[in-house]
Amino acid sequence: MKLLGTDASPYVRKVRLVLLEKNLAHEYLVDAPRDPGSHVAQVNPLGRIPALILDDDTCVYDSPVIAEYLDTLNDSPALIPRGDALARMRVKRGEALADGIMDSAVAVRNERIRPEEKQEPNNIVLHNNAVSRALAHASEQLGERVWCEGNVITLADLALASALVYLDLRQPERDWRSTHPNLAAWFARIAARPSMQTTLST
Ligand SMILES: N[C@@H](CCC(=O)N[C@@H](CS)C(=O)NCC(=O)O)C(=O)O
Repeated sequence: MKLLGTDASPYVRKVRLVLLEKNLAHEYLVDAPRDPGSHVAQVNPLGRIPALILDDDTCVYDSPVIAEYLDTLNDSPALIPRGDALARMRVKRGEALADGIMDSAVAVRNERIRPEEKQEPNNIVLHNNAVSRALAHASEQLGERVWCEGNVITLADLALASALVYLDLRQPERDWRSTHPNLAAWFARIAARPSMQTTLST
Protein backbone atom coordinates (compact mmCIF):
# COMPACT_ATOMS: atom_id res chain seq x y z
CA MET A 1 0.00 0.00 0.00
CA LYS A 2 0.95 3.62 -0.51
CA LEU A 3 0.45 6.58 1.78
CA LEU A 4 0.18 10.04 0.26
CA GLY A 5 1.03 12.85 2.64
CA THR A 6 3.43 15.55 3.75
CA ASP A 7 5.96 15.59 6.54
CA ALA A 8 4.33 18.53 8.35
CA SER A 9 0.76 17.21 8.46
CA PRO A 10 -0.13 15.94 11.95
CA TYR A 11 -2.82 13.64 10.56
CA VAL A 12 -0.24 12.08 8.23
CA ARG A 13 2.24 11.67 11.09
CA LYS A 14 -0.40 9.81 13.11
CA VAL A 15 -0.96 7.35 10.25
CA ARG A 16 2.77 6.95 9.64
CA LEU A 17 3.26 6.13 13.32
CA VAL A 18 0.55 3.47 13.09
CA LEU A 19 2.20 1.93 10.00
CA LEU A 20 5.64 1.97 11.65
CA GLU A 21 4.57 0.74 15.08
CA LYS A 22 2.72 -2.17 13.46
CA ASN A 23 5.58 -2.79 11.04
CA LEU A 24 3.25 -2.75 8.02
CA ALA A 25 4.94 -2.72 4.60
CA HIS A 26 4.13 0.49 2.73
CA GLU A 27 5.49 3.21 0.54
CA TYR A 28 5.31 6.80 1.81
CA LEU A 29 4.93 9.29 -1.02
CA VAL A 30 5.22 13.01 -0.31
CA ASP A 31 2.36 14.71 -2.14
CA ALA A 32 1.08 18.13 -1.07
CA PRO A 33 -2.54 18.59 -2.22
CA ARG A 34 -2.01 22.19 -3.34
CA ASP A 35 1.12 21.55 -5.36
CA PRO A 36 0.68 21.53 -9.12
CA GLY A 37 0.92 17.90 -10.22
CA SER A 38 -0.48 16.57 -6.95
CA HIS A 39 -2.29 13.24 -7.27
CA VAL A 40 -4.26 13.63 -4.08
CA ALA A 41 -7.53 14.87 -5.60
CA GLN A 42 -7.46 12.01 -8.11
CA VAL A 43 -7.54 9.44 -5.35
CA ASN A 44 -9.37 11.25 -2.54
CA PRO A 45 -12.36 13.30 -3.71
CA LEU A 46 -11.88 15.54 -0.66
CA GLY A 47 -8.39 16.42 -1.90
CA ARG A 48 -6.90 15.82 1.53
CA ILE A 49 -4.03 13.96 3.06
CA PRO A 50 -3.47 11.41 4.46
CA ALA A 51 -4.78 9.23 1.64
CA LEU A 52 -3.96 5.54 1.83
CA ILE A 53 -4.05 3.62 -1.44
CA LEU A 54 -4.45 -0.13 -1.08
CA ASP A 55 -2.92 -2.62 -3.51
CA ASP A 56 -6.25 -2.90 -5.39
CA ASP A 57 -6.34 0.94 -5.71
CA THR A 58 -8.99 1.39 -3.05
CA CYS A 59 -8.40 4.76 -1.40
CA VAL A 60 -8.92 5.03 2.36
CA TYR A 61 -9.50 8.38 4.08
CA ASP A 62 -9.57 10.12 6.53
CA SER A 63 -7.02 9.52 9.27
CA PRO A 64 -9.28 7.86 11.90
CA VAL A 65 -10.65 5.50 9.23
CA ILE A 66 -7.14 4.74 7.98
CA ALA A 67 -5.86 4.11 11.52
CA GLU A 68 -8.75 1.83 12.37
CA TYR A 69 -8.36 -0.13 9.13
CA LEU A 70 -4.60 -0.54 9.59
CA ASP A 71 -5.12 -1.76 13.12
CA THR A 72 -7.18 -4.68 11.78
CA LEU A 73 -4.22 -5.92 9.72
CA ASN A 74 -2.27 -7.39 12.63
CA ASP A 75 -2.29 -7.56 16.41
CA SER A 76 1.30 -6.57 17.04
CA PRO A 77 0.52 -4.35 18.69
CA ALA A 78 -3.26 -3.87 18.82
CA LEU A 79 -3.44 -0.06 18.92
CA ILE A 80 -7.20 0.01 19.48
CA PRO A 81 -8.32 -2.32 22.29
CA ARG A 82 -10.20 -5.33 20.92
CA GLY A 83 -12.34 -6.76 23.69
CA ASP A 84 -13.07 -4.01 26.18
CA ALA A 85 -15.70 -1.62 24.77
CA LEU A 86 -14.99 1.13 27.29
CA ALA A 87 -11.24 0.97 26.77
CA ARG A 88 -11.87 1.10 23.03
CA MET A 89 -14.09 4.14 23.44
CA ARG A 90 -11.45 5.89 25.57
CA VAL A 91 -8.76 5.30 22.96
CA LYS A 92 -11.01 6.56 20.13
CA ARG A 93 -11.97 9.54 22.30
CA GLY A 94 -8.28 10.23 22.93
CA GLU A 95 -7.73 10.18 19.19
CA ALA A 96 -10.66 12.58 18.72
CA LEU A 97 -9.20 14.94 21.32
CA ALA A 98 -5.82 14.90 19.58
CA ASP A 99 -7.44 15.35 16.15
CA GLY A 100 -9.34 18.33 17.57
CA ILE A 101 -6.05 19.86 18.74
CA MET A 102 -4.71 19.35 15.22
CA ASP A 103 -7.85 20.91 13.68
CA SER A 104 -7.58 23.99 15.87
CA ALA A 105 -3.82 24.35 15.43
CA VAL A 106 -4.22 24.05 11.64
CA ALA A 107 -7.00 26.68 11.76
CA VAL A 108 -4.69 29.04 13.67
CA ARG A 109 -1.90 28.39 11.20
CA ASN A 110 -4.21 29.05 8.23
CA GLU A 111 -5.35 32.30 9.81
CA ARG A 112 -1.81 33.44 10.56
CA ILE A 113 -0.55 32.93 7.02
CA ARG A 114 -3.23 35.27 5.63
CA PRO A 115 -2.31 38.92 5.04
CA GLU A 116 -2.42 40.61 8.44
CA GLU A 117 -5.37 42.88 7.58
CA LYS A 118 -7.45 39.82 6.65
CA GLN A 119 -6.70 37.80 9.78
CA GLU A 120 -9.49 37.34 12.28
CA PRO A 121 -7.95 37.63 15.77
CA ASN A 122 -11.12 36.25 17.38
CA ASN A 123 -10.77 33.07 15.37
CA ILE A 124 -7.17 32.67 16.50
CA VAL A 125 -8.13 33.18 20.16
CA LEU A 126 -11.07 30.78 19.90
CA HIS A 127 -8.92 27.98 18.47
CA ASN A 128 -5.94 28.63 20.72
CA ASN A 129 -8.22 28.46 23.74
CA ALA A 130 -9.56 25.13 22.51
CA VAL A 131 -6.00 23.82 22.20
CA SER A 132 -5.17 25.01 25.73
CA ARG A 133 -8.28 23.36 27.21
CA ALA A 134 -7.66 20.13 25.32
CA LEU A 135 -4.03 19.98 26.50
CA ALA A 136 -5.12 20.55 30.10
CA HIS A 137 -7.67 17.77 29.71
CA ALA A 138 -5.14 15.38 28.16
CA SER A 139 -2.67 16.14 30.95
CA GLU A 140 -5.29 15.54 33.64
CA GLN A 141 -6.38 12.27 32.05
CA LEU A 142 -2.80 11.05 31.71
CA GLY A 143 -1.82 11.84 35.29
CA GLU A 144 1.35 9.93 36.14
CA ARG A 145 0.53 6.91 33.98
CA VAL A 146 3.01 5.66 31.38
CA TRP A 147 0.51 5.49 28.50
CA CYS A 148 -2.84 7.13 27.79
CA GLU A 149 -4.84 3.89 28.15
CA GLY A 150 -3.92 0.78 30.08
CA ASN A 151 -0.29 -0.27 30.26
CA VAL A 152 0.49 -0.43 26.53
CA ILE A 153 0.93 2.11 23.77
CA THR A 154 -2.27 2.79 21.83
CA LEU A 155 -3.58 4.97 19.05
CA ALA A 156 -4.43 7.61 21.68
CA ASP A 157 -0.70 8.01 22.43
CA LEU A 158 0.28 8.18 18.78
CA ALA A 159 -2.42 10.74 17.97
CA LEU A 160 -1.61 12.99 20.93
CA ALA A 161 2.12 12.84 20.18
CA SER A 162 1.42 13.82 16.56
CA ALA A 163 -0.63 16.80 17.71
CA LEU A 164 2.19 17.90 20.03
CA VAL A 165 4.84 17.64 17.31
CA TYR A 166 2.64 19.90 15.19
CA LEU A 167 2.31 22.41 18.05
CA ASP A 168 6.10 22.45 18.42
CA LEU A 169 6.37 23.13 14.68
CA ARG A 170 3.71 25.84 14.34
CA GLN A 171 3.45 27.29 17.83
CA PRO A 172 6.94 27.01 19.33
CA GLU A 173 6.03 29.88 21.66
CA ARG A 174 3.43 27.66 23.36
CA ASP A 175 5.35 26.26 26.31
CA TRP A 176 3.20 23.18 26.90
CA ARG A 177 6.10 21.29 28.51
CA SER A 178 6.26 23.76 31.41
CA THR A 179 2.49 23.95 31.80
CA HIS A 180 2.11 20.16 31.72
CA PRO A 181 5.31 18.42 32.90
CA ASN A 182 3.58 15.03 32.93
CA LEU A 183 2.87 15.40 29.19
CA ALA A 184 6.49 16.41 28.66
CA ALA A 185 7.79 13.23 30.36
CA TRP A 186 5.33 11.04 28.47
CA PHE A 187 6.18 12.77 25.16
CA ALA A 188 9.91 12.24 25.68
CA ARG A 189 9.25 8.49 25.89
CA ILE A 190 7.30 8.46 22.63
CA ALA A 191 9.76 10.76 20.89
CA ALA A 192 12.55 8.25 21.59
CA ARG A 193 10.75 5.43 19.80
CA PRO A 194 12.13 4.40 16.39
CA SER A 195 8.73 5.09 14.78
CA MET A 196 8.72 8.72 15.89
CA GLN A 197 12.41 9.11 15.09
CA THR A 198 11.66 7.95 11.54
CA THR A 199 8.85 10.46 11.05
CA LEU A 200 10.97 13.27 12.50
CA SER A 201 13.93 12.50 10.28
CA THR A 202 12.13 13.09 6.96
N1 LIG B 1 -9.99 15.01 9.19
C1 LIG B 1 -8.96 14.79 8.21
C2 LIG B 1 -8.11 16.06 8.09
C3 LIG B 1 -7.08 15.96 6.98
C4 LIG B 1 -6.59 17.35 6.57
O1 LIG B 1 -7.24 18.37 6.78
N2 LIG B 1 -5.40 17.37 5.96
C5 LIG B 1 -4.88 18.63 5.46
C6 LIG B 1 -3.37 18.67 5.59
S1 LIG B 1 -2.87 18.82 7.25
C7 LIG B 1 -5.18 18.74 3.99
O2 LIG B 1 -5.04 17.77 3.27
N3 LIG B 1 -5.62 19.93 3.53
C8 LIG B 1 -5.94 20.15 2.16
C9 LIG B 1 -5.03 21.14 1.52
O3 LIG B 1 -3.96 21.44 2.07
O4 LIG B 1 -5.37 21.59 0.43
C10 LIG B 1 -8.11 13.59 8.61
O5 LIG B 1 -8.11 13.25 9.81
O6 LIG B 1 -7.52 12.93 7.75
